[in-house]
Amino acid sequence: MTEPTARTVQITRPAITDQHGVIESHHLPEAHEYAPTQAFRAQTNVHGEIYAQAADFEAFWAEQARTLAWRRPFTRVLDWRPPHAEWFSDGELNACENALDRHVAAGLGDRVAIHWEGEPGDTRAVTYGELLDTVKRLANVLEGLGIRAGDRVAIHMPMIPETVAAMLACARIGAVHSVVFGGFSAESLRARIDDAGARLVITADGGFRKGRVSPLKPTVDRALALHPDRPSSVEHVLVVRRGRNEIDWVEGRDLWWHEEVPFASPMHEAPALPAEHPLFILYTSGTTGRPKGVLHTTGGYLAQAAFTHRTVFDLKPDTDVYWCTADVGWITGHTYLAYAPLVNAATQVMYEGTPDTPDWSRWWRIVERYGVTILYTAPTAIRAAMKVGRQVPQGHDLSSLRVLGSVGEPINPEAWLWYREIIGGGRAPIVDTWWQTETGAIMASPLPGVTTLKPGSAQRPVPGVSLAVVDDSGRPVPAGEGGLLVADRPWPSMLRGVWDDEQRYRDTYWSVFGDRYFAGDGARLDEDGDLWLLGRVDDVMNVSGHRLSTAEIESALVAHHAVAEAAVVGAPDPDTGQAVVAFVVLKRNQHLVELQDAPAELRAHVAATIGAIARPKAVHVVPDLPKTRSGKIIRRVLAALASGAEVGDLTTVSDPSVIDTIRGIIAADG
Ligand code: 6R9
Repeated sequence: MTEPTARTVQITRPAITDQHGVIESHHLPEAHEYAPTQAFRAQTNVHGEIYAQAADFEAFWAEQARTLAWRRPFTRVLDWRPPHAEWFSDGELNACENALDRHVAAGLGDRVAIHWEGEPGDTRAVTYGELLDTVKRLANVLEGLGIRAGDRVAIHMPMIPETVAAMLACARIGAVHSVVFGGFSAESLRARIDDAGARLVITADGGFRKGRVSPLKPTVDRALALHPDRPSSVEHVLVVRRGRNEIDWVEGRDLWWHEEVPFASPMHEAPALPAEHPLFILYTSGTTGRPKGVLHTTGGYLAQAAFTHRTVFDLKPDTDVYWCTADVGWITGHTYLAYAPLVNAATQVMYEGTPDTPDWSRWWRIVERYGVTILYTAPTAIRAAMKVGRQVPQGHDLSSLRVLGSVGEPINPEAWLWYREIIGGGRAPIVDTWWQTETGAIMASPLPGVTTLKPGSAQRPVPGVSLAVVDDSGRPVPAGEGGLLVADRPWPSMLRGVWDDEQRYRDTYWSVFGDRYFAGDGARLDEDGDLWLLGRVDDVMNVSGHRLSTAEIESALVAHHAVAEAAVVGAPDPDTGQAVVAFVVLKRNQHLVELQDAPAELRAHVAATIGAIARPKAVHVVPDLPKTRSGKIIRRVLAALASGAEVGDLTTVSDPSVIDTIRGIIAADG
């Protein structure tokens, strides 16, 4: 990694105006610190002592892990041979049994596990008993298809209860699921299927998004038909009927869920699996073009997921109604929708569609209808709601909300204050949770009944976790100074590797600081020791809380026949945190794309190649890119130009005149 701290990172502080042009933040009180109220403190799950109790972190995590149901209790806690950790490794358990069977056995079969709402307005209340019944039948279907422990299953689904059932059925039989976000293209899906060698794909005909059916099975069909010279590893495709859109059918390969699952036996014994048995692979963008398959295993992952969910959200499973708005295609949807709430026997809300369908009051109607008490969402969603204006949420009774969570990117203080005042009624504590696909579960967050909140800070490592902010050579930096965030000892839900790529695991996370985990984020600690995240220090962008790789988008652009060279940077954006901005040099003498059409064509090309989330906000066609004398593109300069900032030191740029040219083009493009 070169120049880890050279990239300027800043917390975006957008001035957001509502529909009437009123600057939302001007109606808000000044940011100050917020101590927990007496009332909250009186009922909270954990107190300040928990930090001291976690001083012996191995004993602490062992105690947390014992809240799970073990078939064979562990005697070993941590086996740390950097960079490989094993937790509770001689224990045996079953993730699905922990999420479902044990609650039903304890008499909670009639408790609602999922209050589901489809985008068109259809609803279902799925109890723990019903979910277990479906999962057992599905487990039998999977086994009938020859899926065994250790086999990989790709899941490409909308936000419906069957998706959670599919993940849990895989976990039950020890198959490793790889959920691929429904918005990804056929090519992205195929790359993930190939990398994992998936034998089965579970999908739906389509799901509802923005008032229309968004097709999924057609993407699976296209993915499997790509590269006819190189057939995929997939033997079967299991299809849930949801969108009722027209789809093609491959006899012998494709199966309808509704023709298989209800007719399978409802009897299924969950096998005991080793604590380190692989649970899932989740692909995430890295600094190179190829996404990496982050691998998580069972015991440690569940222990930290369940613990953080109970303490960070102060969960009361008997009375709370919890809602995590993340899609199951991302890590937040894995840990805090599919696993932790179920392991903790919580009742949760799951919503299929977008927040603006049929209008922007959708989320607030859901909060009101189900009496949501804990809401976990992303700053980008809060900023979108803020832009629409406070009158929309204020038209609803949100008084049930008692804890608000934020995840995915730094939350700017204006959005924090708006979230607290307008959504939380000035009462509900906000927990700003920092973590990653790789960390598996929350690593830093306030505890709502303990911590005095500072808007914009993720504050403290959760009990049992240790983080530090260091300079390039690994020395702790003084309070107030920016540095690199590291985890200086292992934690239970840490990634166990990059699927099929040990070298990449070592290079990405451990080559910088040896036995300390390098997170790829910049951060600083303030005088009180509270943590402030400053954004990525590598070539990973964060758009609406989703990680995108500059290299992956660049390779999609240069794969277009008209493009000679491309450079992609993240520019600050008031709505999405960062926005993708691309600079392209077109091939000479190419007539296939008219110059004025090139930006639209290339934006659509990226969306088709990777997925709509990667579509650049702007594509600037430029005659040349700023480069070093040795020919390396200097993205730092482009990032500064895209954000209207000072370009800084230009001594390494071989032809500084291109800077003014590009600046002129950006201005002309508007
Ligand atoms: C859970 C998740 C991880 C990256 C991470 C960081 C950013 C996440 C944050 C945050 C500031 C927070 N990030 N939470 N930055 N404050 N509370 O988002 O995982 O998709 O892997 O993204 O997101 O940059 O490195 P993932």
